[in-house]
Amino acid sequence: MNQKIPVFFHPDQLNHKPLFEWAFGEKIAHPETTHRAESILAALTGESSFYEILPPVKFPTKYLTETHNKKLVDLLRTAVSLPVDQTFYPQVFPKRDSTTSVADPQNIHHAGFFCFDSGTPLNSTTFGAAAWSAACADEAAKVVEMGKSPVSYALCRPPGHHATRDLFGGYCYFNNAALAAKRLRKKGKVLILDIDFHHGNGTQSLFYRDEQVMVINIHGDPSTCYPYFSGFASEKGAGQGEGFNLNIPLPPGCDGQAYLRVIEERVIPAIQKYQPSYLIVSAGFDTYVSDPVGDFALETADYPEIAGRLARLGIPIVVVQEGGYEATSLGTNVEAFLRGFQKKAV
Ligand code: SP5
Ligand code: ZN
Repeated sequence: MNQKIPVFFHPDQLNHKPLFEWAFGEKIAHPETTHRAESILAALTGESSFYEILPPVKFPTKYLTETHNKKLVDLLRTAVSLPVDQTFYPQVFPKRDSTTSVADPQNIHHAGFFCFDSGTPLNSTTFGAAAWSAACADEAAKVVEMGKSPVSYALCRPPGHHATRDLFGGYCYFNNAALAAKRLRKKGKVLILDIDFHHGNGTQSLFYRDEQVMVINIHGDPSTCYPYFSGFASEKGAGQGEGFNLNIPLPPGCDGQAYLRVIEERVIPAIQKYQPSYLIVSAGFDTYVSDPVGDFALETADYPEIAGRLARLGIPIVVVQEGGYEATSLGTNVEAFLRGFQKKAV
C-alpha cells in the first residue's frame, strides 16, 4: 500500500487531565495521561510519509445518543459547569438500590448513578474531550466506509471500550468503537476485535443481542483482572446475538508467542466464519511487557505480527485506540502495529 494511513485526532482531546484515581483505597497517579496521546502523535509524525493526521470535522453530540442513554450524555454535560480546578470523583453508586429515587443527570452528585468504578473522574473538560474522541472513531469509520482507505486509525483518548449504554467507567466515557460500529453496521456485518488487556465490557454489552455486530475479546482473566464482572468464556451473546460474542481470557504473563497462537488458531478462523464486511480493532497496548496496568508480556515486534495476520484477511479495518499506559513506549507500539497493516495490505 503506498497510500498514507489516515489518523484522526483533535487537540481538545488533550484538555481532559485526570490527575489521580482511587485504586484499592489508595490515591494513585492516574495512568490515562495526556502524555499517552502525545507519545502516539510524536511517533506517527516522525513517520510522516506513512501517516496523515487529520482533525475530525464536527462535534458529534447528535449521534452520541444513538449509542448512549441521553441521561449519561446529559450528566457528562453537567460536569462542564464544574469549576475549572475541580475534579469530581463519584463515590456513591446507588445503581442497585431499588428504593433510591430517580437519577438526576443535572446533579453532579448523582454521577454515581451513571458510573461503575472509582477510577474515572469528571471535570469541566471531560465532555468535550470524550466527544471529540468519539468523533475520531466516527471519522475513521467514515473514510473506510467511503472506500477512501482500506485502513484508518482513530487516536481516541479518552478510551471507550468500558463505557456501556448507560455507564461510564474504566477511564472511558463514550464507547468510541461502538460508535464506529453503529455507522458501519448500516452497510454490512461488523466484527469488533478487542485486543486491549482488559475485557471490553461496554462493547460486549452494547452488542450482546446483535447478530450484525460480532464481538471478540482477548484479555486478562476477569476472575483476577479488571473489570472482574464480565469477560468470562461462558458469555456468548443472547437472543439473536447468541453465538456472536467470543471471550478469550488468558492467564497472567501471556507472551507474544502464546498470543499469536490464539490469534491464528481461534480469532482468524472465527473472523473467516463470520465474514464481516468491516473489522474494527479496539487496540489497547496495555498488553505490553512493561505496562504498569496490564500483566501480559507482549513485545513491540509482536504488534506488527498481529496486524499482518488481520491485514491478510483483506477486510477494511478501522483501528480505534483504547488503553496502553507506559507512555514512553506507547507511540512506538502503536506505530509498529499500524506499520504491520502497511506491509501486508494490498
Ligand atoms: C481502557 C482501559 O484500559 N481501562 C483500564 C481501567 C483499569 N482500571 C483499573 C486499574 C487498577 C489500578 N491499578 C494501577 C496500577 C498502577 N501501578
Ligand atoms: Zn485496558
